[in-house]
Amino acid sequence: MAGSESQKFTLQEVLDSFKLCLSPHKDVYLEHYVSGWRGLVKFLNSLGSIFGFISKDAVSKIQILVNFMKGESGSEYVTVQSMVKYELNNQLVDVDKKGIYPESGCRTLLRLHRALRWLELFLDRLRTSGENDKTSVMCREAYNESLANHHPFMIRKAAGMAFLAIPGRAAFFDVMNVGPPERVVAVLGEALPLISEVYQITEELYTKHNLHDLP
Ligand code: 1PX
Repeated sequence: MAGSESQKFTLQEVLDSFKLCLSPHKDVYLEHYVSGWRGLVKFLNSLGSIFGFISKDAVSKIQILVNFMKGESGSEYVTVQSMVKYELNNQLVDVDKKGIYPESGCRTLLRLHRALRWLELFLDRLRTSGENDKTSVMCREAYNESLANHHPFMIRKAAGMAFLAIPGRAAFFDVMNVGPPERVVAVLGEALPLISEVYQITEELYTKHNLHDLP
């Protein structure tokens, strides 16, 4: 189950990445966005192989973005804003749903962006939960309000099965690795506004450019 990589997870590192995500002009740095997701994947992996199909999908999307960042047009992939501008100006996005660019940065980030909304809803439930509340229920509710609306039946089914394997609240807090429950709640309270702001800025950018339905 938990390999040496995953044992090092701490919620603090995810918080740190999202702290670094926004530029003074409120642009979203891809490098830190991606490293925030890397931290989350590490967390997911430490929960066990039943979540493998979820982390695999997240990893492949992270990898697509990293390839762009390291590629020959890397300087265009510094922020989400510059990526959107570059891909739109160069017709690298399936805006008319033709499916020519199934791996554009814009459509790939959109999938993670939708998942970020799930995270926001889930972490907020976790933060305000009581000792006897069930993580699986919090996770399912957050999923149904967000990602589920974008997933076909089979994925929803598989996700629903995986949620049943999520550890209970106390064990879940332990894996976060930031200290006692009060400290977890405090770090969540610090992380949430940052995650919300990054989500909101990306959401507005995608709305402005009409990118919410990229295939
Ligand atoms: C600090 C602790 C918080 C817990 C962190 C957990 C990190 C979860 C990472 C989830 C990343 C999910 C990315 C999903 C992107 C997606 O929607 N992909 C689908 C569409 O992609 P496509 O390229 O086909 O258009 C793709 O079909 C997805 C497949 C995998 C199933 C995704 C289920 C997502 C459930 C999210 C909840 C995770 C539960 C974690 C339990 C703690």
